[in-house]
Amino acid sequence: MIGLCDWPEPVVRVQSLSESGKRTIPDRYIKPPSDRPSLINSSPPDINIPLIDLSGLTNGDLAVRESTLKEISDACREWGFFQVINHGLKPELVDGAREIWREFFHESMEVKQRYANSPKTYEGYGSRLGLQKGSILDWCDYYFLHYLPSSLKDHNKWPDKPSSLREVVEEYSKEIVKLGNVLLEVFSINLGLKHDYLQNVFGGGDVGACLRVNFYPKCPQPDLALGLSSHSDPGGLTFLLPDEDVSGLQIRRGEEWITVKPVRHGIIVISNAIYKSVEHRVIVNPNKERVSLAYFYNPKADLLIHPAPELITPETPSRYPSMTFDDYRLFIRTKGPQGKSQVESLKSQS
Ligand SMILES: O=C(O)CCC(=O)C(=O)O
Repeated sequence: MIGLCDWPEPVVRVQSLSESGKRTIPDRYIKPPSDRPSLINSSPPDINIPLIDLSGLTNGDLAVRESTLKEISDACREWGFFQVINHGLKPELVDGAREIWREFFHESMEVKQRYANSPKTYEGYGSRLGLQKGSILDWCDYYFLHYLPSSLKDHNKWPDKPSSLREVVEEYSKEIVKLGNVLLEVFSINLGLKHDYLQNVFGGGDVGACLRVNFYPKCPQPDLALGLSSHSDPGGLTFLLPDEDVSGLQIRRGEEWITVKPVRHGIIVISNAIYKSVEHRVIVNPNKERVSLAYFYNPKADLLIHPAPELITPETPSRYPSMTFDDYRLFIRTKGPQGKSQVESLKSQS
């Protein structure tokens, strides 16, 4: 087991660097040339991830339901990323959850520091991912919270300011978990499994859920830095609530990086191991801060993760060693966001 005691270096808040007014960023944030973003978007402006109207699943019309299932299946297989609308979350809740977190990041540093996190659980206010001493850092502060299982919730980690934050975020979390349950059923059906297959192997009523709120302060040299390095999410499904006014999320498609254009009140779904686990990253902006909420819907932590036996065939063998989600997450927490190489080195450890 890898030990996670404390950060290897003193923690610097990216927001403080941004607010210092310096025109250059510290070397620690300058990415090697091969990882730097091209801020001139070369992808055609009309390319976007699929947009799916989830009301088609419940409006009572069987043909529409079938075609919505097919749209989701195609999006998972071809993109690994799609946006959903009419997902069941009220627009006020979607806006409220994002804006209350923005308010948190504009509280004084003294308030935020009360919740400073450690790499042990990552829960709380943080500014780096991964423990490699001397690594190049991302231009982002974040807040990490466990929501499920409730036994894991560290109640001291809920910020007490803004005062309504906990109420809004609990409500948002409850609705996101419901949406996760709906999509697991859709994925099971689309994969030809029993409709409750994935829900059961994720732990039934005991799924894991946690939230990372990303705060990307203005960056004076956005062409040299990344808000979040290229990575693919380790969990089951991610529900990403982007900042509607500031784009920044890019997904890899072949050799290109495509900038996702958020739709109003839409939620971006990132389907992981089940289908494609797509690399993505975030670029930063010289004039605008950006807030996003990444909600990770995960399997129960101590269950052994392996492919559904029904889906293993000589042509589609199991590709990775079985391990618990806890062990896998510990590995990722140590490495930080290093994209596909995380999984590659995991394979070679087995
Ligand atoms: O900020 C975003 O749009 C993406 C965030 C993300 O990929 C993550 O938190 O894992």
